[in-house]
Amino acid sequence: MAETDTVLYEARDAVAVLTLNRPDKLNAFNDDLHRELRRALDKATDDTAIGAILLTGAGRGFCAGQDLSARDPNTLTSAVDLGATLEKNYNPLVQTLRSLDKPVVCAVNGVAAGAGVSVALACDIVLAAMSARFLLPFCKIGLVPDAGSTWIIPRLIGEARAKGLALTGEPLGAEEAASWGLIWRAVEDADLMDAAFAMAERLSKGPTSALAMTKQAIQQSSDHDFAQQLALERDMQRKAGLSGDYAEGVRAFLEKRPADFRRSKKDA
Ligand code: T3D
Repeated sequence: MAETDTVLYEARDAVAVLTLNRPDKLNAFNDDLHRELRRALDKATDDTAIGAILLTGAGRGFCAGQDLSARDPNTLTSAVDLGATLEKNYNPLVQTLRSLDKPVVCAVNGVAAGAGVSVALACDIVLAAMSARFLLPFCKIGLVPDAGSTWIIPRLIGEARAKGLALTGEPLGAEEAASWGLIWRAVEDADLMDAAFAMAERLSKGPTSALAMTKQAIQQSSDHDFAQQLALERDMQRKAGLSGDYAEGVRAFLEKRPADFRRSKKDA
């Protein structure tokens, strides 16, 4: 395992496991964590041996959002421009996660708060430990939910529930988050990492380009009307239909064996 200070990076087979590593602060973001997470995501993106990414947190929390000790009015000499820090750090991070052409699985191992929720929900498949909870405590510190949460949360769970979470800051448990459609699945705490790794490993062996297009198609659907989405699917399917992965998938079906997309990648 290659260890940096605030993010751990481990390549396990074709899965890059990225662990936010400021457990004493519930993995709250400071500038180092932002920088090292960017670096780790770039590394996983550039490594052709990596087919999927798994993001989790060290210790008892997943991520408590912005490190508020770096925002202490008693020590700051002037106000921090929070719009600028969103532009510099958080917005590019959630954009990167959603645009990555490798699937990203998130294992929410404990509390996710503030921008920590946005980061989790920017991943493609979110599993959470039963003991994890999701909260938007911005209302408790006089801020508005950010890093895409006012866009993605109402789309996932509807306006009434999104407003309930954002206007009260109340925690939402993992099982309820799953039943509301905020996340994919809640699993027993002890099983979380195995389940999340199994999911990432499965995706890492999938038809990478088709999975990347699938992710983009679903993400773009809410900005499209039906005709636009049909056109997008047509264009993507045209591209997928020319791929070695498709040839391998059909061949495997007809030969009654599991598809081996690594083989089609080697042949490409
Ligand atoms: O600023 C910008 O650039 C704009 C962007 C903003 C994005 C944001 O995310 S703003 C929202 C920031 N986050 C929060 O408001 C959450 C603050 N934390 C909490 O409300 C609670 O800690 C939790 C509900 C997340 C967890 O509660 P609990 O009781 O399980 O743990 P705890 O005891 O509160 O926290 C454990 C330790 O982590 C504690 O340190 P200590 O006392 O043991 O030395 C606590 O201070 C520290 N910690 C938790 N969250 C943060 C934090 N330290 C700094 N910043 C945090 N966000």
